[in-house]
Amino acid sequence: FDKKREVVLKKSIIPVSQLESSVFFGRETISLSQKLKTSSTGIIAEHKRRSPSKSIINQNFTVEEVAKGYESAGACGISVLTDGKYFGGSLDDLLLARASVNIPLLRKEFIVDEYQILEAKAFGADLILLIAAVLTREEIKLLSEFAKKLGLEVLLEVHNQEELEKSIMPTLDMIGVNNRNLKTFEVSLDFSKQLASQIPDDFVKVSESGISSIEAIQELKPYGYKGFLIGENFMKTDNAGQAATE
Ligand code: IGP
Repeated sequence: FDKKREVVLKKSIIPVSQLESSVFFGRETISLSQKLKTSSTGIIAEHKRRSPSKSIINQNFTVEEVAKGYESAGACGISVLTDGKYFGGSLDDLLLARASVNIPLLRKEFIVDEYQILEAKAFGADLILLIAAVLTREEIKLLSEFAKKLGLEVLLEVHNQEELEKSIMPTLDMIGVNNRNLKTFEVSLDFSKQLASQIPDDFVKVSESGISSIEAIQELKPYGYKGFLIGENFMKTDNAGQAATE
């Protein structure tokens, strides 16, 4: 953990005091979990230019165009990848998305340090992702408590029962089951189906990755899923926003 944090801190160029004085830092966040509870679609649409499993997905549109398209198509929230190395994203993408839409924004990132949560808030996010596969229970506790203090919601991502069991705590708002195994890239909706009954009802359930049809969503809803995180299927089309309406 300390190694991972060292790397993050080396890259951190903006002083904390400057992050805290950003125009968005004092902004009142919007709750994605509340929106998902009452939404009939539950779509969280993702801005993703490329990925390790698919390389280039779409580089033809600006993040503003994609974000506005998603919002007008009725998405509940937008996930913005800020990781540059594997996904070609940046914090500027988050900022530009924030300046373009009024729906909740997720900072999609491998978060290992509080500093990244301060960045998320300063660049306009409403919620953060924490990935159980790369964090211990203590780290999840520390980071989720920190996020909640800043008024950010927390989406915890799991892929199996062990990750789920070690992570359950009251500072999480949503639990997402990633249908993609991050090591093998195998994708199956069965991961969401198998874990659904073990996620306590106090958390909004989200199914992530590999969702490419309305049928897939209809298949997942009876398992209690309220949120559906969709990236590639929208981004690979010629009009990401339009795709989200269909
Ligand atoms: C979206 P897809 O298959 O619709 O493009 O998946 C999202 O779930 C995926 O990008 C993702 C991800 C992550 C990316 C899920 N968990 C963690 C980076 C890091």
